Amino acid sequence: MTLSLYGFNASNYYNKSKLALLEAGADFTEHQVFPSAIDRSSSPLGKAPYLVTPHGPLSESQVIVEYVAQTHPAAKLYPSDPFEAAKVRELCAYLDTYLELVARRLYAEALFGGKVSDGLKEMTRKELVNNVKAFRQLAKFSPFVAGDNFSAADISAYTHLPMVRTVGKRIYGEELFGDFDLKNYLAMLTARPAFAKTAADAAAGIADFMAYVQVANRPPSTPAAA
Ligand SMILES: N[C@@H](CCC(=O)N[C@@H](CS)C(=O)NCC(=O)O)C(=O)O
Repeated sequence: MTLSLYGFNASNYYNKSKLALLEAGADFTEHQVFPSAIDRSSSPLGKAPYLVTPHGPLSESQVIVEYVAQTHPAAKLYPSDPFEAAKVRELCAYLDTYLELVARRLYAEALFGGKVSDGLKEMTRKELVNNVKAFRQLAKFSPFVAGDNFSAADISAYTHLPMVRTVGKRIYGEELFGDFDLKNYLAMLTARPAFAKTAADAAAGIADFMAYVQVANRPPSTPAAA
């Protein structure tokens, strides 16, 4: 069953789905496409990533991760115990909703040379500090984010935590994760071949994406308030 993943290598959400596919040893091909050219019959909001399956297209990175997990159970992206699997999903939800999406409000300034209002920065800092604390209450990092075993939550953590940390440093001059050794955790994951490949592809894809952003003159997902 060949799957086709659409999006771009510099996208953290694209990389979530790509990591799940690579970790699962799935048969898939990659198709580089920036948001302005995304096929809206496959991804109605024009967002990356989407996955074309033999049954039709799927948008939303977490939906794709779940689909890969169910079609490739040997990859064990979720524990077999229902409660433990739900705990992994809880971490994924916190990472997407309360960390990445909140930090994303500031990407225009942190990553793309734009400007966001002081009011938005102040409001977002309060939320980020509160949400990082809540996430750290759930995260085990022993050594994986959900505990002893690698899971889908490590995929979300690997793609999103560096973005949150970058926003903290560039906007507030702060280490939002305090004394937690995020570098060491990320290095442990980068030692896995799927992560090493994805990180290398992401680094190689940044220049093209920055050129796209300049031409499109619109940082992706820039909130109207920014
Ligand atoms: N909730 C979505 C978020 C995807 C997303 O925001 N992707 C960004 C790239 S990292 C994008 O395509 N943005 C284009 C836009 O929003 O116009 C998911 O999990 O797939």
